[in-house]
Amino acid sequence: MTRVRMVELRLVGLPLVRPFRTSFGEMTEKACVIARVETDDAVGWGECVAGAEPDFSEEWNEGAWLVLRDLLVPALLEVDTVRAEDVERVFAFVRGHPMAKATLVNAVLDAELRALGRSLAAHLGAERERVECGVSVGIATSTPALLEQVAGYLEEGYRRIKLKIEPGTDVERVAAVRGAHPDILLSVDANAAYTLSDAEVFRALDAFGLLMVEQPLHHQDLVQHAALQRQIATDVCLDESIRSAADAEAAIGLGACRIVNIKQGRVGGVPEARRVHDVTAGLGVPVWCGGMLETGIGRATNLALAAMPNFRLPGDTSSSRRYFPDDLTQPFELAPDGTMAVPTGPGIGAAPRPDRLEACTLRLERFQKE
Ligand code: NPG
Repeated sequence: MTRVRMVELRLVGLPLVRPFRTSFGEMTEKACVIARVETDDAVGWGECVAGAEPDFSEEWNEGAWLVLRDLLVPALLEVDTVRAEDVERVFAFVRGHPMAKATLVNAVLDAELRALGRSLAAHLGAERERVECGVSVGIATSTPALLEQVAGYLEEGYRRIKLKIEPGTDVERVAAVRGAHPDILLSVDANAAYTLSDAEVFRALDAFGLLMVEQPLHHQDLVQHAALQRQIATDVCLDESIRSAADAEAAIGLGACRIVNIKQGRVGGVPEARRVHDVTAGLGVPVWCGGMLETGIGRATNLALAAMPNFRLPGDTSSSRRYFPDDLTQPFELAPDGTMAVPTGPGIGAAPRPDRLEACTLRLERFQKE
């Protein structure tokens, strides 16, 4: 039990190494909300995975800021004492907004674990000291540009390449990459850009031995995903559609996917991510750790999760420098063998460098316990 004395919210902005394009738009800068929670015993950090626009989901930075400022932070400061495992209940009066909630759920858990001197990985029963890393390649301006990027990432050691696709920029690009690299682990991610009437595209992709096709259809189309899965050989993986362990159970039960992408922020934080892990493990369905272009705070959190036993495929846990010339924390580095070390320090085992955090801060607000 501890008391949350103070919460600090920051909107931060970091330049990206190169623009990142998906089927829903292009990012040239990373902007997100970072929370610092001070309890009687320790300080904890949380990163909100929402972006500048409500495109990946309904949540976005300005909306998350308001939900945090007006609802979640006051609720957290109002309870007398709290344990990390209680925070989801404290926030249950707010429907939805998993990314905003995850920011504080994770920050309080981080503070609690730091006070105990225990790493998040140990808390989660992680079994690995290093995790296998893949990389997500945005929609390139041309096929040669894509081939060059893919070759560069393979050279760095990434063990799985995921290509972003959208209607019109799909089969031919995948064919080119597969032609150049017959044996690599290769997958595609559509970010919900297709409909069931595009099933032919996915039947064509069956020829390329893909590890999975990720989120081909609209996030609410579980039944349609099941219909698509019946028509193709490649495993469907769901990302945007899975907001909870209950969603994962429903999707698997319906036959809508055979693989699940876990992003702790999308499901409301580390505790629910653990439940998704457990329910999928029980059903024999493998998971892997997705990424939301997190700074080192979110990246550290993801690495601990990715070390759990049912994370059986390489994650989007790329190195800091794949996205940022200068991360908020010490940079996370990919080893030449395509793995990354799971942090071992207390809590998430990483914290922002104070000068870098100040330099990246666009807005700051502090909230004290009365
Ligand atoms: O490596 O952190 C990463 C990003 C991996 O492709 C990635 N994320 O849909 O999974 C996704 C995608 C994304 C991009 C999500 C932009 C949200 C915004």
